Amino acid sequence: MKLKLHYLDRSRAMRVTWLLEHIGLPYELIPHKRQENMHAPEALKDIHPLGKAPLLEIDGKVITESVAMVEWIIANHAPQLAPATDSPEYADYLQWLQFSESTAMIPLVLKFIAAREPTPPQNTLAYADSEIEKVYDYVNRQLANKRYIMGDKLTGADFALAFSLIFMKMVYQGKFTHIDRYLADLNQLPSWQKAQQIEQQVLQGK
Ligand SMILES: N[C@@H](CCC(=O)N[C@@H](CS)C(=O)NCC(=O)O)C(=O)O
Repeated sequence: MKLKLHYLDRSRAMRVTWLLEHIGLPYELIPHKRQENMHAPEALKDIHPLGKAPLLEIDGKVITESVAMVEWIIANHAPQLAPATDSPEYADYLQWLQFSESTAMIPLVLKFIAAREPTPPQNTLAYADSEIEKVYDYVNRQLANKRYIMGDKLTGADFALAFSLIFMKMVYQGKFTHIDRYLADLNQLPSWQKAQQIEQQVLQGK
């Protein structure tokens, strides 16, 4: 089986490199650089009409959605990173996977876009900030007594959630001590460090 990952700098593609590096599954990385307006390069549209990243080619079949990629990789190559479907934790696990790309991302994208306007719309920014505070205060509390988001064990939910937390820290100044501790712990993992190295290489066009 051949995997090709289309990677864009400063993107959710980091979820997928981190996971692939963590489980040591071979893949080909195709780097793409954002344009000045932060859009993905037009070349990505030749691979998929949405022209967004990440894109994962699985034996030539192209899929979108970073969290779907995390789920597919875990289901097929790393089942130890997901709770059993008949366990009590499974519903929580699914909830965190979905949360990471929906509730957690919506206010961040809103703020990111609004803040880039020549005259930033203050109502929108205030709404985004209050949503971010609510959502990430919730995550922060959830992490208070847990090493990883599901407990002692790293799971697919962490691979989905961590990017959202990194993005949150880029656009919001709030104080979330448990999130900081969680990210500091992830930073100790060789696979996380490798994913950050890949990010820097793509960013610097190496
Ligand atoms: N829900 C999708 C979102 C994909 C997405 O919006 N990707 C962004 C980067 S994180 C992108 O390609 N932006 C550039 C563009 O839309 O031109 C996923 O999780 O993969």
